[in-house]
Amino acid sequence: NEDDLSGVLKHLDASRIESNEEMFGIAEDMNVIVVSLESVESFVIGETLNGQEITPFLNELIEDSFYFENFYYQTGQGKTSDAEFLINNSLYPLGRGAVFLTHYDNEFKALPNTLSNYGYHSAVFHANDKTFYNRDIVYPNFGYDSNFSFKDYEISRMNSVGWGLKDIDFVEQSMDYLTELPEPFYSTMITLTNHFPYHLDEEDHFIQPFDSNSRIVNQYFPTVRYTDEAMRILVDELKAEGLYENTILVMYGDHYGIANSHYGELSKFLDKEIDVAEAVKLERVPLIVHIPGLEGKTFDTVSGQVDVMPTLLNLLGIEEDGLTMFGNDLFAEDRDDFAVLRNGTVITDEYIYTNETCLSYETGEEVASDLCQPLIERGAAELYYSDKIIYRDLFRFKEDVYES
Ligand code: GP9
Ligand code: MN
Repeated sequence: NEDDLSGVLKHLDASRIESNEEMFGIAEDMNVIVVSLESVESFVIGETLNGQEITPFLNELIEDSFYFENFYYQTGQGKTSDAEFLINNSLYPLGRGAVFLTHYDNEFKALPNTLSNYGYHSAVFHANDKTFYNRDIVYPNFGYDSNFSFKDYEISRMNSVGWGLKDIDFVEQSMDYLTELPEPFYSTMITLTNHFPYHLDEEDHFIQPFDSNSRIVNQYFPTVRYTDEAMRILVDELKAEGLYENTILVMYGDHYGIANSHYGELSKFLDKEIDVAEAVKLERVPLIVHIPGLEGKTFDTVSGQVDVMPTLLNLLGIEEDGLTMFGNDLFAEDRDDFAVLRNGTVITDEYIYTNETCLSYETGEEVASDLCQPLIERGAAELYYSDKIIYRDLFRFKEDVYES
């Protein structure tokens, strides 16, 4: 079994890219807030519906943040929980089932575990029942010190919709706990209102629905807009509490919101046909990284959720030594444009490999399949070795650098 681990490490050494040195420690000792934006996809960012911005606040925040416009979700059947898994471990989720449900008691070297060695208190906020996705077991395993869930919120019919507490109420109530956390803290906030099938009361519509034959597509816009408003309130409150200036704020879309079966109607909004390459590009979700005092910039590097953990560690000035991560720093000078999705699709800045076809990234046209060969191999190896770690619980055999 230790031999298994050395195969994994050899693979990772070959694809490891030096992190950006200038960014190393630029946010040392700052608090970190990571927000999971339920089902928010990139195609709404910077766009309008009936002349109104769909995400006015996120657009404003992006101006002043690092924004990754070619960032892909890499979740599988575990949806929100898979995204949490990716962000906190820089491992891929599984091809079948949710890691949170099938491998909850594996040994992990998660981000909260690591941060606890640097004096961080880790907390997670989500207004659902804490046993959903086994979160009550997984969170302590990852090293979260506190877990605020359903029972910690005042939830009534008035402030609920769809899956539960509305995002604005969630943000407001979470602030009461957040402001009491010891600093520096790492905190994860998981939003919920923009969840399929996108129910929202009329009074919470800040924009009108789209007009197509898909109720799902139509309703998606007002719920995204509502979550955008909740993020404005989060930032306003962080400013009011004096936390904004010493907190890295990360926001990511957890997974797709509009399934392929609705692309016929979605294409009416996009005002273009959704061919195979376009459908792959629709797997992009926003990633926003706001660091106080730094000017905003948009990056086009092809990347995925697996890249967030090494990026955060670098910003916080924490050496990656001894951690087994599949992602690479998003600010790395020599970064490879690369993302592999859980269905085996691989994306670079030149090619898209999907459903056994090799496409040009630029034109979407099919190209000679050997051009995709290196991507295919790298993509398959990434998933293979990550799966191996999880299925065989290989971190049991890893020496903890902090204990030695
Ligand atoms: C459930 C919430 C939504 O607590 O995180 O999960 P999803 O259905 O998106 O996986
Ligand atoms: Mn989700």
